Amino acid sequence: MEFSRRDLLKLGLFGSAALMLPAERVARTELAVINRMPESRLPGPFTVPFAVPPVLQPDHVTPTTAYYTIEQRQVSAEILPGLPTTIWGYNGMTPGPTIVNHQGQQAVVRQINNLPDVHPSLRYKVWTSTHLHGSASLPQYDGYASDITEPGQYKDYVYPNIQDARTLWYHDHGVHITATNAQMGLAGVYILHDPIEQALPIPHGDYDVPLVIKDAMFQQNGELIFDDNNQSGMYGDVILVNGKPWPLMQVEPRKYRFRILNASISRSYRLALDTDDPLVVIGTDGGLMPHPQPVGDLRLGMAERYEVVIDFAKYKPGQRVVLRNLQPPNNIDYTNTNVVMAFEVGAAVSDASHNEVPVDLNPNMRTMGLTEADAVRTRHFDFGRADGEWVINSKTWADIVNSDYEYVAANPGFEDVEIWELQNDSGGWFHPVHIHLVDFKILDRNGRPPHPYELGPKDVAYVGEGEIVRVLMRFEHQRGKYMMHCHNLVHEDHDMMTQFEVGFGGDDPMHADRAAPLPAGPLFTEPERPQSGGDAGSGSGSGSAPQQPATAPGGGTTGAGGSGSSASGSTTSGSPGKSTSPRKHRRSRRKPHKPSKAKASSAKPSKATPSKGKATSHKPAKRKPATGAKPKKARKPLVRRSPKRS
Ligand SMILES: [Cu+2]
Repeated sequence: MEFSRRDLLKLGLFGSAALMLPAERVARTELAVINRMPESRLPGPFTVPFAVPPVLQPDHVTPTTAYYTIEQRQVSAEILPGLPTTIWGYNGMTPGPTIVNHQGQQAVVRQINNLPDVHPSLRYKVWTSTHLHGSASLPQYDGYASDITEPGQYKDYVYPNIQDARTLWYHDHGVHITATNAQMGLAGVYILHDPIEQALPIPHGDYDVPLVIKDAMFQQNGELIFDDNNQSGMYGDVILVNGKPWPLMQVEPRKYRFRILNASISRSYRLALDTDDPLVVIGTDGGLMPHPQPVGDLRLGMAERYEVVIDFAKYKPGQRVVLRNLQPPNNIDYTNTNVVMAFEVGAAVSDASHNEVPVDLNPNMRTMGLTEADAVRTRHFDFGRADGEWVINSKTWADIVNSDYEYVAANPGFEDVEIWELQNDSGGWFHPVHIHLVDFKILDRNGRPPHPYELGPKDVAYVGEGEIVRVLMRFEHQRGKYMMHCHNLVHEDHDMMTQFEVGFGGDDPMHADRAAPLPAGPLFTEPERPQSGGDAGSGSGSGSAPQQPATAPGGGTTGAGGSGSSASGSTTSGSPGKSTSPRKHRRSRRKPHKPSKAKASSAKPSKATPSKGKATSHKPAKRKPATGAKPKKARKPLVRRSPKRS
């Protein structure tokens, strides 16, 4: 059954995700599940080689800004050996390429939506919104769910990179279709370095490796299955690490630092080594912990990041070490979801440097130094279920949309410190709760201290079955409206998401910088060369002390040096023509790295040269893309299914 745009308008569904009637979607899902690939035909664990996503090279680098372009597109990928799978990838890859930046140098990432107009099997109308998870971005660059980019449009996101070194990730946040958009592949790692982290003797370079963990389920023809189990969660029978099923990684007998990200839609993990040796946790969502925490196992909710050091020096050459999943409750488990990947230990170490874990890691106690006495108020949030929807304090995102984005669940003052109590009444569900913009300190869980691995700055709290988790945070860096939601993306879509506003007068995420139609204008502008070269060049080139971008590879990939050399070329050659300034990234009141020096050398400030393609983006869009008009339909009661096993 197909619908035209006109049909949708007649049905009042235009702008909503419901391009298919619910019954048709259920029927298609059931058919896909019937055609599920039998587990006997899946690759065996540890038979596929490990791989690391490539590092994205910037299009252009100035002392203040690195510019990148990413195209969201649909491609056929080989995830299961020998079978094609239709995916949506950033630059056609899942995970997307890793973006590496340095504190103090902002990034501008152009996201081009070249996806099809409708999802290939679910037939919903496609839009995206890109969130950089872990970044204190301005509201209009935070991937506000309803600030959407449709196929044929693009948007330039500005990331301030003012925070401590950390593991961030960029992923889709398109309103009401985040789960399926992300399951199609729209997620990637973003690494921020800073001088303190770089100076530590912890593993760097080839020994600093991202592990993006995600589950998936496939049909016999290789295509993905999207079964949300009556809006409870999407669970796969295949565990992917960096897009590879249960991979086997060759390691040297020394320490490695793994940046572990749970990019799953609904599955949580409890990670442990089959040797019973400890995982030494050195970092959490918001960066390095004050001190390392060796733990026997580590629970990892969706969107949580932990940096973990594993020392392979104690193992014999040829020994295989398995990263297990002890399978937390309230996931749907399958035959091989109890393992994640394996490491095969080699005989020789090619680089023995940076092979330590010091007792002191992060001297910045801005988040972890907060105490309850700093808080000016406490707020309470209930994460529950009402009238067939997942709700926060009885509200849904549709309520936000219906208020024309005015309703806010909380309005902390700028730089206020508050305690938020996050409560999950249910014994049958867990909700990893993500609060945008801030880093927080977990105070306690049902009155007990947080787990040792949670003793670092966080932006996701695993609110487990029947738990109250208290978190403490300062609402700093930006003013404006930001989301809080469950990171079970199926819960988020249906409709466990709300917003809060920091201070007053912040930028409006819905109107400050909307997506614009393709073709895109220039990503950056090259100022005109002065008539006589020389003096202007010294103004821009010298003394800028650029922090080299992307020269430190984010984990064992090659080719990360190119941008560094081009950056140094542009800043040390003394050529005034190479100095650039960012186009139109206006209203960034807390952008500390405006390229004023670079501008000083240029003949014309870049403001005077707006890009043509983007000229319309300054106007508020008339359409109302976020689906407040979601059809109210009777929903089935939420029934837990027993695990399906083949
Ligand atoms: Cu949830």
